[in-house]
Amino acid sequence: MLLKNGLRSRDSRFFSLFTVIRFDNSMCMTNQNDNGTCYTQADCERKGGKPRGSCASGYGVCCYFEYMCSQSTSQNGTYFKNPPTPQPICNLMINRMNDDICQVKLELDVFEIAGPNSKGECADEFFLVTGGSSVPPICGLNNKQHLIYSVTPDSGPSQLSVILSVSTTMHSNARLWNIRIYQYECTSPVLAPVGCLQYYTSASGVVQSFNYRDDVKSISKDTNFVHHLANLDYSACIRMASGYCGIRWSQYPGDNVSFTMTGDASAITSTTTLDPKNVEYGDACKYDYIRIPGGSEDGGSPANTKDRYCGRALGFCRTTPTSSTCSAILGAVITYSKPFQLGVVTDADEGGTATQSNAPEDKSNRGFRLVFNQTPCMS
Ligand SMILES: [Ca+2]
Ligand SMILES: [Ca+2]
Repeated sequence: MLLKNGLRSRDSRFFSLFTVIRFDNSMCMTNQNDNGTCYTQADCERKGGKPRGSCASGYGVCCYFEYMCSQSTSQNGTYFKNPPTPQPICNLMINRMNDDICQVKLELDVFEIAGPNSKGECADEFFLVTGGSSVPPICGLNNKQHLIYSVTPDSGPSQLSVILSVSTTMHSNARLWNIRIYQYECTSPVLAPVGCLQYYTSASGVVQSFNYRDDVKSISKDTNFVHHLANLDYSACIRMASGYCGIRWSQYPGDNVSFTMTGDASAITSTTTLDPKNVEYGDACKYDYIRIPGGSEDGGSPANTKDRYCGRALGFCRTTPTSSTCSAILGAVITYSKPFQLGVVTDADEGGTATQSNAPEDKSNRGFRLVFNQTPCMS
């Protein structure tokens, strides 16, 4: 064990009763498998944490920090948890743990509040992040999602707020959240690039829209549901893995509702056969769409490249040597354009009568649940 003051534990036989042991206040795992920070028992209790297990070879305790409403924290790895009884407003103030914090990541381990209204707006209940770079208000079911925002050394604290409406009925009355809060120093190697609301660091994974629900069929009152949120314009970024050059985006296997951004999707179920007529891309996507810059069938044919994708099935444009007209083909979209990112844009509503200010009507749009696979440089 390396102690911060340079002494090594093999010297411990020389320690007197009055020797001060110093160790880094680094992250640790509590005995209940939560994140904590390694402190002395006295420091942990003084800072308002709960000792849960040991760290630093037994010199410290793994200190667990959990806060509910109307509190503030400056501890890395703090949990923000719903109170046992829902309150109309629940805030947590986040103070930077030092002056060199540039980014905050919120891991939504659990997140379930009421969903959006018929326009896709988070109107009745929503989660707000203020005091950092822009984060859209979100609502609905967002378990396992995450959010990233930037802070500057001269900005004040940031704040998380959950606004609840006691009059809103949900299929369950639970308003649940458990959010892990991480603070990152400006020199951290794991910082997300600026402008990324989400950041994925694996070679393959799943990205889904906020309030993407697996349990649609179990909610009988939800026949004309709106699931994807309105007024979004953000990027989910993917770190390019070593040895990989491209990225392939495909619909989630076994879920054929997994790309329903625009149009009437009310007749589509998870097992409906996908129809290439429901594939839309390029200039046809004006209201709600994802952005895959440089996307095409193989990522290599500039004439067929489309940046925007919408409709009710994911696919690409294929032209033939004799015709430059696009045929819409169902399937994965590949790009070699860097950095890897999935843009998400939605307008202010889900339509109605098509007018200048209203998009054509969308129905039962779930949003997206897409799998990404980075492709090796040799392929
Ligand atoms: Ca839509
Ligand atoms: Ca819309």
